[in-house]
Amino acid sequence: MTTVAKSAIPRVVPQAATRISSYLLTEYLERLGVEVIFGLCGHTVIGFLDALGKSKIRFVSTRHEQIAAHAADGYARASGKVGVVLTHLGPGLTNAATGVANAALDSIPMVVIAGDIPSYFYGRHPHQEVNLHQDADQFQIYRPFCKRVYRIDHAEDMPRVFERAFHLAQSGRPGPVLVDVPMDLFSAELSSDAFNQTPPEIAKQGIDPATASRIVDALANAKRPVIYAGGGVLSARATAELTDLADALEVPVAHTLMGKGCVHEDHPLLMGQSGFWGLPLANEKCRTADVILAIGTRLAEANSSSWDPRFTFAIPPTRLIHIDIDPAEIGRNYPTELGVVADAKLALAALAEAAKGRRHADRGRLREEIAKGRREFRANWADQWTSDQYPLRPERILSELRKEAPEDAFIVTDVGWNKNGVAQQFPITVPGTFITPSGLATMGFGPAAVLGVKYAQPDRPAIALVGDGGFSANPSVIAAAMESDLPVIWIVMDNTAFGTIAGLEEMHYGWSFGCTFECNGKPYVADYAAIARSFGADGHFIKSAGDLGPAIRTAIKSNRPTLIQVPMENAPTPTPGHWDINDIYRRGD
Ligand SMILES: Cc1ncc(C[n+]2csc(CCOP(=O)(O)OP(=O)(O)O)c2C)c(N)n1
Repeated sequence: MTTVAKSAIPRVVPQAATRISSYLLTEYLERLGVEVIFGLCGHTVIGFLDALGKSKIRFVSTRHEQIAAHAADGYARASGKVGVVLTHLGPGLTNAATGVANAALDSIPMVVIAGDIPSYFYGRHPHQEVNLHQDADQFQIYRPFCKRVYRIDHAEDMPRVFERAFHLAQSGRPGPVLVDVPMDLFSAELSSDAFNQTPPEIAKQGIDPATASRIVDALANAKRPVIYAGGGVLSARATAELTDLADALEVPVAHTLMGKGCVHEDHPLLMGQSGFWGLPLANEKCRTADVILAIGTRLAEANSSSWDPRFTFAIPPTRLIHIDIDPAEIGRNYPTELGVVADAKLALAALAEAAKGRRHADRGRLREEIAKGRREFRANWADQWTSDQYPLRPERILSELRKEAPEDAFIVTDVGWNKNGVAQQFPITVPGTFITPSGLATMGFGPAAVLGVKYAQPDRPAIALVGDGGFSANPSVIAAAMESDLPVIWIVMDNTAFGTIAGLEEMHYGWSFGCTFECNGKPYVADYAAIARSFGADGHFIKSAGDLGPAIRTAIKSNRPTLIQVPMENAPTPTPGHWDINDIYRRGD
């Protein structure tokens, strides 16, 4: 009998079981807490869809990829989680680009998963490849607006790249990340434990005690301080801390468009929005402040009256302290005395704590001035708020909506009167309930983003307040709402025009060429309510001002996708601030 030494026996290495990558990926996404993906199919992504359909993650299928991206954006804003988008290659990826860029400019965490051509055909121009400058080049299209674009060239890189994508989308200043996946990699075999790394937990950056006390001193000793809050305060869920700080030092608060809702509407220190569509009071107090603490804001053009010192900010002589998560924002538009790179919540909590019980300069009749300034501005549209005029005044639409919508309902706007009017005139009392496209100001955002908002918060009404131009850009949002059972409400403010631009052209050039909806020289009024009904949703056409309140009430109660079409006068939103473009236009005749 021959004996064989143990060491000589060839070791049988157990083969790690392998599985199809798409299944491992959907299981990984489940582990990361992804509950929904918004997207549209194509031959490059059905391998992934097969796995997705068998997972716990829901798929909200849209008829246009821009809708999917805006819906994922709305979902991210209302849930605080990452919005996930799925697109086909080429035209699917380019269709989604507007929605992804919109999310990028509003700092919304998003991961876009795009299919691509088979990796072994790079450069040979397989069906729908974008390769005019480089093989398999479509992912580069997203470079200017994504935090990072990945094209996965080897299946083994999938786990690492997806971990990086979710990490980057959420950390620091949030934003979109693209993961471009050649379609063969969705069918690759990977070891069952390949997706073994989840994104690290990140401790957010706070503010040191010495800096906190320096800022509190500056605000406390200032004669006319202002706190200027941006969307970063809301995305950091830091509104309570902001109010604590304002209360402790009795500092009035102005805000940006995205900052609306940062302080309760009835708070005596709240002044309102600054800038072109702002409030005179907010502009005046910002312009004459001796110290401004700006937090979570880009100090961007519209809210800064094109940075013209005669209107909103005069920095210097005003001293600016600026807190932001992104160092690139600090010192960009104004000379800054002190910049602090920090998370808004941690920073405001530290400041509020340091300010507790701190003596501050006498603020005189500040509260009365604020109450008077707000009252006087409101008086400009008090009559319109109750006007029975038909077509309706836009202000009447706002007043009916505010009466009927519960305070915690989401109001999702598009661009146009809806955005500017709500930001200026509509009371928001629950933080985070005003959702609007700011950085890219994308027409088409509101009707689609509301879908994701409703998905994230199914028990609260989600109401899109949009123009007829913005709504008719993509009425297939109704199909998505029906198919995915998302009972949202669209209130279409119908002025038969791209009204805001029509008004601007009228003001400068005396006509609205190219901006109104016409057919054979007559106003072209589409029946959007009928379109909604044809998709199987409810649709109401408002025939008098008194009809609107009951229609909104019915829509909220019915819990069905509902479109309410409201004929409206094309009246401009008041513009107490300044926008430089108005100095550019010149007539040539
Ligand atoms: C995708 C896109 N295209 C064009 C614009 C320029 N724009 C800004 S407001 C506006 C008009 C919007 O019209 P509507 O939705 O009817 O609202 P209204 O201005 O009438 O209130 C347009 C075209 C834009 N912001 N986004």
